[in-house]
Amino acid sequence: MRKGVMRPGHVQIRVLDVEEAIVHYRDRLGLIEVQRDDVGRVYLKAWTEIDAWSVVLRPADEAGLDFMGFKVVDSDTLAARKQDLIDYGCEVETVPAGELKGCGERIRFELPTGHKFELFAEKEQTGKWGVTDNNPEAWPEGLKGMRASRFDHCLLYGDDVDGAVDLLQNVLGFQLAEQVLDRAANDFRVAAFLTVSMKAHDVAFVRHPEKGKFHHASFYLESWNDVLRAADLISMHDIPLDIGPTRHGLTHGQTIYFFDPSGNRSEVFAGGDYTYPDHPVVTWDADKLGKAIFYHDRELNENFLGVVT
Ligand code: M3P
Ligand code: FE
Repeated sequence: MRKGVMRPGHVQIRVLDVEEAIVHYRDRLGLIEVQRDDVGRVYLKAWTEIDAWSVVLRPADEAGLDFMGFKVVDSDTLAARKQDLIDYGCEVETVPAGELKGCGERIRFELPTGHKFELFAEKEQTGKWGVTDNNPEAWPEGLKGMRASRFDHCLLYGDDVDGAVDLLQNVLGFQLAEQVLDRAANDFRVAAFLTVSMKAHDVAFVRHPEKGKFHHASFYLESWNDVLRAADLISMHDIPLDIGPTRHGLTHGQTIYFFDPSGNRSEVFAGGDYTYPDHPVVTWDADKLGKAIFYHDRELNENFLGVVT
């Protein structure tokens, strides 16, 4: 059952060199640089997003994920989910309004996989970039690089995936859309893809011995042609390529993976499945993991599985 959690609202990513990172996220992915703050963070948005920003780059000595934030429908829902998290046994921290510029109060907690998650109800809305709400044109001119249209999801690596799934399903109303089970090991859950929407996934987890690891942040493109064009840009600019262009078995998205200058993985993808609340969980067997991850090669790739920040 949905519980008023609407969508991934933001991700804060640690980067080693902010200027190099901006080239990646603004000029290659095609996000729009919105503002900076007095601790040196850079805020960016994808052009179809109505909130003021969705990606925050924080200068740091180590790459990785600071937190992922989900927007809830209103402040009553924020208060209700805060109480639910406390009742579930989570330690909940309240981050005051304005700590991220233009964002209201945030409720922060840690998932059993070690990832910091936040909920918030309010963020400054600046509308879609370059188009109006009245008789809007199809797309704005002047977009750069891959022309990413929205921040879509993160894939996170951590140990207690079952714990994260339990919390997200039962406290926050996420729906388990897809999973990978090891049939030979008592249906041990290797991966879980969860959604709060009709999307195939809004966040996903893969089992990994270390807590709190970041596999990728993903951005939506309009078409397979745009994924191929992203591949061209990756070559043009000598961006380290991870995998692709190819198709996932899980979620069936058409995808390409590459790295930012700090080593954080980015994905751009198109297409993919949709999920209604009455859809059954789609299950992949772990012995089909190669095909589940890369539908064409049907082979696991060490880099893809092993490299995380
Ligand atoms: C995606 C996606 C695994 C799968 C990744 C899938 C197991 O990133 O967007 O569907 O790493
Ligand atoms: Fe992904």
